[in-house]
Amino acid sequence: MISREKHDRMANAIRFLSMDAVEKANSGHPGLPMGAADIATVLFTRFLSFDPKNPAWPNRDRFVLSAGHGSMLLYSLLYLTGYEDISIEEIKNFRQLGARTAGHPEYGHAAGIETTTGPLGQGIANAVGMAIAERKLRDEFGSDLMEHYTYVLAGDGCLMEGISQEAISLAGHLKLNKLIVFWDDNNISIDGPISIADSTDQHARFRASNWNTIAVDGHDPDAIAAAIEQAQKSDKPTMIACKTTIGFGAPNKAGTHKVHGSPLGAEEIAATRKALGWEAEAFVVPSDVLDAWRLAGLRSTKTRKDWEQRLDKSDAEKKAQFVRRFSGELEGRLSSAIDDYKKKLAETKPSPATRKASEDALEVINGVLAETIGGSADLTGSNNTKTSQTKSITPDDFSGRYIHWGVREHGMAAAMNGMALHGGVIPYSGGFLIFSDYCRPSIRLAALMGIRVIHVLTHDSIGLGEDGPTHQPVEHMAALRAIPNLLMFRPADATETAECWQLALESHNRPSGIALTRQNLMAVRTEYEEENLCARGAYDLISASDAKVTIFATGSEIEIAVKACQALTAKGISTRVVSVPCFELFAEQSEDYQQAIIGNSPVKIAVEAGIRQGWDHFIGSDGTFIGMSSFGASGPYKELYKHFGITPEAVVAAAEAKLS
Ligand SMILES: Cc1ncc(C[n+]2csc(CCOP(=O)(O)OP(=O)(O)O)c2C)c(N)n1
Repeated sequence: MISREKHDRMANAIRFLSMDAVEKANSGHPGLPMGAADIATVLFTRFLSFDPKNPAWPNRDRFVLSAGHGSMLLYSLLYLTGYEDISIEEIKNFRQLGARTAGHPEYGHAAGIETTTGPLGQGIANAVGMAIAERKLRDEFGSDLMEHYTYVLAGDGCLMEGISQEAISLAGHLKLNKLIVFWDDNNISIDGPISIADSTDQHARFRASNWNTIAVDGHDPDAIAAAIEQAQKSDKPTMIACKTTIGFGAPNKAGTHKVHGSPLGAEEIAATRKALGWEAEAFVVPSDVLDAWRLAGLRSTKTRKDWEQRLDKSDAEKKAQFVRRFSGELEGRLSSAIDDYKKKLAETKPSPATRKASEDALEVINGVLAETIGGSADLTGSNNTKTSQTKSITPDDFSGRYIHWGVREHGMAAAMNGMALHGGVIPYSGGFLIFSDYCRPSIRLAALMGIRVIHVLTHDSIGLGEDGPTHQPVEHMAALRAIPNLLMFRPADATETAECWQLALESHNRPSGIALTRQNLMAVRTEYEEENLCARGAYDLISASDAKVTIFATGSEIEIAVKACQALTAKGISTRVVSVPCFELFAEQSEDYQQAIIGNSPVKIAVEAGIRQGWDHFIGSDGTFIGMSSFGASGPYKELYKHFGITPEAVVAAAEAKLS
């Protein structure tokens, strides 16, 4: 048992490390770490099951600092509890280039950082995904191997962001009772008191979403502990509203927005040292306090060792599956299953919409991989993401592998990030490409973190027809291609769809989006090729020696390119077609390969039912682009293609005009 005096000194260690690091960096946010230090101290010294020496232990509790600007809280905790990655030097280097202690916590910079936070609201939604993964794996592997809590510290900002409502309502619906959120209820954000912008009754809000809520004094360790104990017994997720003072301990600035995001200044720091009775110099933690923290870091060693023994004693097959799934490796037989499927496609040459081709590919994939968890944001029948293996998950039954995310694209994408970060599962979504805008911040974070989530994005152009311009993506492929480290695929037929799925799954360290059509497309890969041709990002679909015209296209416009190529060839004009299922993979090929694919035809034409941006890399600024330069329109899709001039005839005419 930690005495109140010891608790206070341990919490003050967080406060001083935080204010001193912010002061040295001359930038950062001292207010939150100072205000939330008591909550964190109670959690990390009495409840959190974690092992700084084995930070990736799969059954550890997860702690998400959703209010990422308070990063010094997390870095202090990681240093104090003994994570090797965060030394005192790292604390001194807070916010410096190359330091693990970046301005906001970045996943991968240091062990113990469970997710990248900073964009407010993302962390709480990631945590919902972590809790989903935990619940799912508990069902699958049993509580011997998987049973842990997911804790979140969220601020007013997180709760004001719309994404938090998606996350909260989903968690309440799914009864994720091992999810415990601390709300740092300090009534302050950047502009001043919360009352200038918000009057939400947060308790009523959470309760309306099927949560349990508790209110405590966030500076009373025993009250915080009692609340956590109560939350752990809940059959619903719990929000613990912790009344805190931002910048606690700073005599003149505490409780004001002045302490939110600026260094306190030497004078105020000196006054705080006096007020809190802290004599140690900057970056020095008195040995009795550091010892107590290091002891807290050892608290769960036995729990972790016991867990390892249970894993060792598990049935060999179960253990192998568990270990493989947490390693992220795929089943070895996946590639042969996809290969067999490609052989079948070459024989049958089907011409489905690629959304249907994706379902068929998933039927193969989900039959081999038990870790894929599908879903859709209320568009299951349109996204074709449900297969025979993926029964729906319900609040009381997690034996399924399919999540009805509801109309919550943003929450879905952020929760999927949390699932991937948790490990043991591979999440894939379903949504309309147009609404990638609704989940773009989470897709961007997946790319920044380098995690494997896969977004199935259907209805990928004016080809969706009658729903009209509100639903027809125009700039979306270009906008998504602009995100670094995201693979955007736009396959042209069933074979390319299978290949793109394989590539997405094999991309362990980055997210993918697969843009798919609503309309049927003819088979263009009619011969079996063992090699995954999409892996190079762009390849010769129809080659021609000494081509006068090269047509580059993706997805549904490949069919147009092929027909134009046939017409031009019939006229004696040597023409090639290059399929470009993935810009990003193409950009990673050797210079020689890229040069060879781009080639030197006098006429280069790109066809894509989207905007031109990005295509000049292939066709040059003097190339011809046939696509969209305005919003779409409502109407039958074949008429739309004619209306917007995206036809084989238009391609032929453009080529002839250039050649004449
Ligand atoms: C999506 C998003 N919008 C804006 C910001 C900029 N920002 C950082 S902290 C903050 C205020 C947050 O207030 P609160 O959660 O109460 O934190 P506290 O003031 O208690 O530290 C804002 C607007 C952000 N990080 N993320």
